[in-house]
Amino acid sequence: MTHKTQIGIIGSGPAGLLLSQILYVHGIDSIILEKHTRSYVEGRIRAGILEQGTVNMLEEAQVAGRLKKEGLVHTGIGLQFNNTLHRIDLDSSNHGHSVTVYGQTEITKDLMEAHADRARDPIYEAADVQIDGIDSKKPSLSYTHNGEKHTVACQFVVGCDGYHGVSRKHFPTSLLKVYEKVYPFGWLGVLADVPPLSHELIYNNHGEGFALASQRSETRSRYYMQCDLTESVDQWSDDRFWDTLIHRFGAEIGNGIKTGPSLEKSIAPLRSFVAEPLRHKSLFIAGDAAHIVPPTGAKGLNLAASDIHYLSEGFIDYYANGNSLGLDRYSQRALNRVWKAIRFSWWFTHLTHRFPNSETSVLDRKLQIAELDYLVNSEAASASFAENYVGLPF
Ligand code: RFL
Ligand code: PHB
Repeated sequence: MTHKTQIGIIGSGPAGLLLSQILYVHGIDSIILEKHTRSYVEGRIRAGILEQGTVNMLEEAQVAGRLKKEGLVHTGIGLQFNNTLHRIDLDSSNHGHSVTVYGQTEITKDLMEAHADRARDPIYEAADVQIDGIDSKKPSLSYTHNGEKHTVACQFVVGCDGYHGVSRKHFPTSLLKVYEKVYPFGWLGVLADVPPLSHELIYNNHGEGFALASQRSETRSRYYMQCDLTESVDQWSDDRFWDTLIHRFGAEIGNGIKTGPSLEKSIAPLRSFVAEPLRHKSLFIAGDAAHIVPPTGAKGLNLAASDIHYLSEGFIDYYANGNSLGLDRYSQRALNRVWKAIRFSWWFTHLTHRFPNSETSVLDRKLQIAELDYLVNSEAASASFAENYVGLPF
């Protein structure tokens, strides 16, 4: 069976869903192919912190109703080191700067509902997605669904298919440059229905490893701890997790942690990764398909949103005015912002984690503490941190 659309999108993560919804608001048709089921995609516990620019995008996409009611606005974060808790004001200049706590699961749900309301559900369980004809102005996607072969004829293809997707592989190796750094540790995350440790997030540099107290609501907490990459989730019973977490936050602060059964527990590896350029002929890539940051700076989902901002602007101008300049400039504009977030996430990861087996680890630790001390005591350094954490403009 052959379907027709303007933009064929691979992947129904935040990047694909947001792109499709914004295009719809501007009268442009698209079809999303997703290899997993709806409930699998909805259930992935990932990001939780939204920059204002991301919130604005969700408003533009007309899906911010619940976010405006349920999202928790934060104007500061806690930074703990040497057992002392400090606060960085995200809005010291009183410009209304903040971030919003609202889970990726909720954004996905809101976007999926908007798609269902306009009878344009992504095609879930689309197997063996292939891209053809990107050298031409008539590319197409093919896939198998319920054993039947389908084709989507379109004008452009956008790969929003994450780090392990197929779209990046369609760039010629002579064109695509890949930059990658893998960190020697992972993040062990736990979600639990217990009230958060504090009303703001706390990033904690502890000599035995990083820890982060985050949240999803006033009754649901999200905690992360740096862990060894050789460890598996089965080695982390709930009791071991809570004991280690409380130990890392120290007696005074850690004793405020409310414990309870974990709803989800997972280990994620940490990497910095950029593929460039983000366009080859009729094919574009966006979000995790093009770049990955370690989660320390809370930037991954927000970068997916800023990519979609630049790309949707390009499509809107192209279809409204026949002007392809925005599409031509997409890669360079998006990458310019991506590299700054890559830098910030890399820097904040280095400042807060224990790097195992480092020959100069004692010196490294002294340098971390000196820099953290500078960061929380210098107005200039705190303002620079805040500027990056709330998100550079786009
Ligand atoms: P996704 O979400 O990976 O979605 C890609 C989709 O493509 C589908 N797919 C395919 N479909 C069809 N055919 C194929 N061949 C396909 N291959 C793949 C997949 O099934 C999937 O549905 O990418 P997208 O849309 O670019 O979104 C990126 C974000 O999900 C990611 O950057 C964030 O979750 C990163 N992240 C965080 N970002 C933040 O901005 N703030 C945070 O606080 C934050 N915390 C986190 C995070 C990521 C984490 N992990 C687990 C990596 C915390 C963690 C622990
Ligand atoms: C989260 O709540 O999932 C979260 C918060 C802050 C981060 C990363 C993840 O830096």
